[in-house]
Amino acid sequence: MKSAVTISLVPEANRGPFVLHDGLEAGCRAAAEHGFDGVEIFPAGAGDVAAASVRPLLEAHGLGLAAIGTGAGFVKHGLHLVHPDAASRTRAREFIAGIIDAAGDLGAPAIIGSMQGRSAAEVPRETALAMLADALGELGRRSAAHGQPLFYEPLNRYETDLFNRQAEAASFLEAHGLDAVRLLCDLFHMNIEEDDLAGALVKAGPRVGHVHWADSNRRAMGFGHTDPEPIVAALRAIRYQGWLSAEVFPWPSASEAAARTIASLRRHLTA
Ligand code: LER
Ligand code: MN
Repeated sequence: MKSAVTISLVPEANRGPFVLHDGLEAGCRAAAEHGFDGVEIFPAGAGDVAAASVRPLLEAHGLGLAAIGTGAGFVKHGLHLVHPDAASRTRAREFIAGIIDAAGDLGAPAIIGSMQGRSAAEVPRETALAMLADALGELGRRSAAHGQPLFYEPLNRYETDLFNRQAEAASFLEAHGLDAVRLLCDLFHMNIEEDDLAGALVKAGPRVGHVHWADSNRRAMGFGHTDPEPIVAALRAIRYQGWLSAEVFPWPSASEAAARTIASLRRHLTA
């Protein structure tokens, strides 16, 4: 398993759960100084993550790229995949497709979290799920063309009513033959929704594609009440080889959140 820390390039998300907010160059420098293996980037759009500008920074700092988020399409533009307005749904797909291509050029996968959206009076949940399946099919094929999976992230009930729990999302992916799509298991959302975090990870097994390494209160692991030990044991049991990426608030500061994250990973991964 590899360690990553999040870098947001989106001013509208400066109160969001991302550790580093001072640009890509400073973010990569800080990530390397703290000893992370890689970074996860939350860009304003595909233009922020062109390979020509990102690759030299990653190389200069000896970092891998864990994944690229697409949530700015929602945060900045109000787009999502089950929007009542068809043109907004199309723009949402285009926004994500641009990031899948940019990430693919960098050998990394893209994440669909906030961009899944939620049902509405005009789009009941069943209709929204059909839209989601169709979008994940198209975008999953696009990711696969880059040799990458696409990460779908169940969110807590306050952010979506599509899927809140890993097992339900896994059954949905299975039922629709969405083999290119893997689960992003965010321990913060799971702490709200699952009865047993480790059990949910074991059950999701090979569908687990990425992990957001966050404590119960969305602070760095160690600042809340989640016990990482059974979680790491579960990830080892399913032979998870991917990233543990700190998508947490920069509390009490970015530097302390990064340091606490690295300390938690060193303690539990080397034990
Ligand atoms: C995105 O990874 C996520 O977890 C959502 O809660 C949006 O912030
Ligand atoms: Mn997350």
